[in-house]
Amino acid sequence: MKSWLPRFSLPQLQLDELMNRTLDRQVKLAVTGLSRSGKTVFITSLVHQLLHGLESTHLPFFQVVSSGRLAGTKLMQQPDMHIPSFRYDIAIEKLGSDPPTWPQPTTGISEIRLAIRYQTNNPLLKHVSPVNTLYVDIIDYPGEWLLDLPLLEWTYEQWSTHIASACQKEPRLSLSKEWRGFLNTLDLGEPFTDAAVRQAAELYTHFLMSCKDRKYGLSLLQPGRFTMPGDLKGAPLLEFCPLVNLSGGSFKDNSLFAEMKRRYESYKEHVVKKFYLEHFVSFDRQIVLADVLRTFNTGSATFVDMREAINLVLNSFHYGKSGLLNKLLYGLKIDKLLFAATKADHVTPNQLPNLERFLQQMLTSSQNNATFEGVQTETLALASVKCTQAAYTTFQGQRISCIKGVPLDADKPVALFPGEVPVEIPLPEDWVEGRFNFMEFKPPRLANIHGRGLPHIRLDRALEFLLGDKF
Ligand SMILES: Nc1nc2c(ncn2[C@@H]2O[C@H](COP(=O)(O)OP(=O)(O)OP(=O)(O)O)[C@@H](O)[C@H]2O)c(=O)[nH]1
Ligand SMILES: [Mg+2]
Repeated sequence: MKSWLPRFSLPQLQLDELMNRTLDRQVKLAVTGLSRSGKTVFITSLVHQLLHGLESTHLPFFQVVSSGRLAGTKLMQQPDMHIPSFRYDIAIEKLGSDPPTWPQPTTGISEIRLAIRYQTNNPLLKHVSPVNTLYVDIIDYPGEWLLDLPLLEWTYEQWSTHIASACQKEPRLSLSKEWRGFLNTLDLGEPFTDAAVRQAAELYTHFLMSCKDRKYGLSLLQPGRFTMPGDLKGAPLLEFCPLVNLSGGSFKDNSLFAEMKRRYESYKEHVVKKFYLEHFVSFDRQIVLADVLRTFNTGSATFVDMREAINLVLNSFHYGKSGLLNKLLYGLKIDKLLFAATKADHVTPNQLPNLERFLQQMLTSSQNNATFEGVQTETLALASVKCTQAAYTTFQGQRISCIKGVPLDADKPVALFPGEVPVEIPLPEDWVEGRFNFMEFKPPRLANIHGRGLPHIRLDRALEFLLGDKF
């Protein structure tokens, strides 16, 4: 009998991968979001729910669990050896320590694989193979990397003009002063020196980092790798910057201008395109996390900047005919996209619908453009690890809904009313100081971290949307 397998021999691991993909037994779930949006905690909780949350009451909206069909979950060796491992072990140890602490910030891409055994619902498969395995590869990567997509379309001159105009407004105007001052001392037409290029790049990176600082909380910072370098930290590929003092004219090949332009093109080719071709193209499902509440505390400028950044991030999922990625990549596969507002335990439970409406409002510019052709999308407010309890207090004789939790910088729980989430985006003059007080909390102390899944808000709904149809 003739074998249907190709004659050349693939290593067994690759062959298994191929079989799993063909039989729809494998899914690559990508998790992204801007810095501190909650990616690491989300993945840790998701893995923990699947390893320990088998009670139907804990994940009521995740049908494979609530219907009692989940047979068990195991951590497996990840398939892509060139990608760093997602350190679930370290993160869960921190959350389970006494006192519990949050996992450390991460700066690059990482991956973890789960094997989920389940009883099939499919009437045809039930008799042939009643118990099946779904391999889920979860990939964590910085949303900042997706901010680089527009660079692929922009020339160096266009990018420089763009940054120059952003630096005309506060707080960028003041924060970029030192870097712009240094550029003014350089002659763009003169032969370049490595030292000058390096110093300009360092000052520019410093400017981006101060924009990102908690005080200003700006998000739209390009190139994305300058604030989130991953494995490129200190690499010469990141030694360039835009020139805000361009005045036209032609430049010789050995000029500072020509060198900056070459390095910019090299970044696009070897960093931006490479990420899309090497990783992005293989994702099946995507969740984009956003810490919307953080912007309320900082003010209108931070909010506007984050909204622009998130909408820019979402351009990477624009697959329509005019989509830029269509020209670069073929056969993109993402068919489900979830936008989630994280840390929903920072608001009182009755505010969850407002938080979801607010997130939808933030995304309207992307959604109106029929952007996500052929991609099923959903919005959700969730907390990967619920750190607060709903409580009530009386104020001037009225019963007020509030939350109770241990603030990050305290040891005892406090009850507080963090403010109402507006359903409409406030006008700039309505962002008055003190209107919102969404504070950070310590993770909850649990009697037995391995007993049951971590407490959460709506993580089961996220799981059902992202994976439910695979079981
Ligand atoms: N209350 C609460 N806080 C959360 C939750 N998830 C994340 N946080 C807070 O947000 C911080 C950042 O979460 P991470 O998961 O590390 O965020 P990240 O997106 O991986 O951050 P980077 O690795 O720095 O990009 C944590 O240290 C917590 O303070 C949550 O579900 N509830
Ligand atoms: Mg992280």
